[in-house]
Amino acid sequence: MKARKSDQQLVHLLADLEEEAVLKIVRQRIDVGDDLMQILEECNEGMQLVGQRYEQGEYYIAGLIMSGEIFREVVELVQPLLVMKAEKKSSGRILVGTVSGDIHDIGKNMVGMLLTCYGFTVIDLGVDVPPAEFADKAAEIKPDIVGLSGLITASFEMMKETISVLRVEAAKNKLSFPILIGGGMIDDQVCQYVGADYWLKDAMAGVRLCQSLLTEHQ
Ligand code: B12
Repeated sequence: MKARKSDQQLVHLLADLEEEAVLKIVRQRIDVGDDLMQILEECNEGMQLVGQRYEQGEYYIAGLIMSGEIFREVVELVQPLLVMKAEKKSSGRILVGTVSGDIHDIGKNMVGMLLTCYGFTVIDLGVDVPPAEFADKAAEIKPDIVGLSGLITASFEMMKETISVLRVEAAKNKLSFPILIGGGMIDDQVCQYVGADYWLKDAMAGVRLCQSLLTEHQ
């Protein structure tokens, strides 16, 4: 969902890394009872602009990390109110993590925060997660969906191995969960190579997919 035209202010303030101004506007909009999901959608759009500016050489890594920090602060303001409004019943359990050998976590954290805001229970294994750790956790918590993140080329091999170990564990324990992969360099070819069920390049698209997958299975 794209932000409404009149709401571009928040999108651009986040893209400009105006931390104080972003938080001030978010607080004001919360106070007047504005739609919390709309606020998150606009911030997500701002994050996409940050990514584009990085690719165009306008921002450096510090800008990306700063934007992740601002996004986290926005989520901190919005999330408790969403949790209060949400039904007691969780929308589903999602196991996430960045695969072994990879320490990138800004995108994974964004996905995790958004999923939590949308009522999912997120179990985040962190970064550099070995295949066996994913498999053990899946056997323990029986997730509805597993999401793997990976940003470096070497992650593809690890995703393949992780997915194969996860599938074996699922069969052993009679579990069934779709496996999603995400990250800047992921595409259809990578998805097929590693044997994932779905691939995504955007956190909000990930939330929508999780929502539709769980509706299908209910
Ligand atoms: C920030 C960054 C770092 C930071 C990471 C900080 C952190 N805490 O994450 C630091 C400086 C530590 C770092 C280290 C390295 N990095 Co780096 N890094 C980046 C950079 C600039 C941005 C990544 C990022 O955070 N983007 C912003 C987030 C929001 O985007 P995202 O991760 O893609 O996530 C979005 C989607 O992909 C999706 N998503 C992501 N995960 C998931 C999971 C699921 C389930 C779903 C649904 C969706 C989803 O949702 C997110 C939001 O929409 C990229 C370049 C780039 N343009 O991506 C290089 C990049 C990924 N890094 C790269 C490299 C090489 C490295 C290093 C090896 C450098 C080195 N020589 O030491 C090390 C790797 C160490 C390791 N073993 O992992 C290369 C990888 C190239 C390759 N082909 O392998 C890149 C592409 C840079 C480049 N062009 O060379 N890096």
